[in-house]
Amino acid sequence: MLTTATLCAQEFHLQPTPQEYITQKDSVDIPRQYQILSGNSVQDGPALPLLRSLMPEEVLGASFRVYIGVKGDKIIKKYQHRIPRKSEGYFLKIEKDCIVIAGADERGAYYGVQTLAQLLALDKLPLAEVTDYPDVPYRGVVEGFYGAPWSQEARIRQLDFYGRNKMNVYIYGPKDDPYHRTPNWRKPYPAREGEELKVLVNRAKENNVIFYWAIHPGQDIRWNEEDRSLLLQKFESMYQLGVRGFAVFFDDISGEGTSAEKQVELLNDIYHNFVKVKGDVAPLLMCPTEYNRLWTKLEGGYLATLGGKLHPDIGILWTGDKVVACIDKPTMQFVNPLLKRKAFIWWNFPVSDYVRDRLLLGAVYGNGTDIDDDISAFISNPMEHAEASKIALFSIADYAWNMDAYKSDASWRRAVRYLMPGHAVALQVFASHNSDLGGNEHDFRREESEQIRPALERLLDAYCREGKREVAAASAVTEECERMIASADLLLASDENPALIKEITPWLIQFKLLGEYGREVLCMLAAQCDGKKTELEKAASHAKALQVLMKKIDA
Ligand code: LOG
Repeated sequence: MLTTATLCAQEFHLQPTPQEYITQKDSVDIPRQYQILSGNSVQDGPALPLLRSLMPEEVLGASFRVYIGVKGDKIIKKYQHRIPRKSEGYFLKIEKDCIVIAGADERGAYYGVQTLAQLLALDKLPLAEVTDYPDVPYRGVVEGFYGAPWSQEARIRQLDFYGRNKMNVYIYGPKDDPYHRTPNWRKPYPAREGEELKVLVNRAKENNVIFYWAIHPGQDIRWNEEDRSLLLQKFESMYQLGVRGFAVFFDDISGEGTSAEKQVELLNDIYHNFVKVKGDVAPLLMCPTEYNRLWTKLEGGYLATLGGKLHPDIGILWTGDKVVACIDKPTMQFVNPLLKRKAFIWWNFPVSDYVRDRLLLGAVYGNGTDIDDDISAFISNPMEHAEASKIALFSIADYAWNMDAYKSDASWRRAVRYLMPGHAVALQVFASHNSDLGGNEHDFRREESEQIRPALERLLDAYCREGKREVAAASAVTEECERMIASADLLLASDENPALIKEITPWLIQFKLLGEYGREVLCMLAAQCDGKKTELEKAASHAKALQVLMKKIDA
């Protein structure tokens, strides 16, 4: 017989969607006391501390045991053959009297613990086996937008979110940090900023995220010994702060800096004289000047130079067929042969720096689910609104972990619930009406307000063609307006996720006004069709007032 708890366990959706998750009907009470037996390979990383934080009452000799280790560790020897042969993979088993977490490597073990953390949210632990690994080696975020960089607090929350969602990369590269770019890329950070970055680097480590620091020197770099050594000194100062991942960005520049030959020389030099010398640094990355197909001048040979001469261990970023575009098989078939490596995808979504009055809270869809073998990474450039970006980031984490299983709509709904479990319905209504970009220079559009589109079309059609009010459509639209108003109120009044509500408050206020405006317009329509003149005038003046208010918010 199924108990409530096991029912929950079977309906429970792990995030990101695991490759294989098998539960039995049976479950076990969450052990109050337990003993941890850990292998050598997990003594230093963040897996053990995370495990200990989840289950605080560790008692030597307790009968319930938690085994944790990495392939090769004696403690999990019995389960060696169950560990997937994939980097960052893990095998997790929950039995009546023990839990086993066996990683392919340290990060794999950590992800096993993250999965356990999700299961511990259930009333009882299901007897389960999870065999899991990521499809894409590097998954994460590049803070690479124009506009106000994220705050320290927002970044800390992001890094925790990446850990929980099994993302392993954060690239620091906000365009409006003067020490990242011209004019101050040559100078070390002032002490206070340096300290803050150090805090972030440590937070990233706790979450098993590689903290990359990117430099953007191309607008005024001189290809001489002085600038070369200033750049290396800057990297050295970042290394001293704890940074162990480095990138050089050459996007959105003109002039001298755009030379492929010179960029290659610099990057290869950094590779040999910095990355290799340090020995404990993640793969070097570069963002080319021609970073998308539309901007590629094949005759100029820029990408061919990079492909042919850049050391093969250096990753090359790529945004796709355009600055903003979804990534599919043809995207990769074009670029990989040129780069002579698997491109490191920089996906320009949900970034909104070119449509700043919009919130991009819609579903993540449009990327090929057959490209896992063609890309070395899938990282997202988000909005300057850090919390609101998490709707998309949640699904991007899901997609990059397990493409085959990715279901965009379901993932989107889970993302919304994840951010505000107590207000999921209201946030879903808001998100479904705040997803398109409107007309924009990159011609990138997203579905929006789909649930109300048929009724709206019928309503407009009947009115424009015959001057009539289609009753069923009108009431469907009115209901949606009521839903918008109520959702806005519920979210504005909520203290469930203050950081998110703070970011989206102007849009919530606008959303409520829009709902009220829609409702009033429908009153006008009814009054007009029924020949009620005073009511029509009353509704019209209110609608006009709402329009004025909306203009003010817009500004
Ligand atoms: C910039 C990026 C910006 C994005 C969207 C890259 C590689 N560079 O057109 O900083 O956030 O587009 O506006 C870019 O995408 N340039």
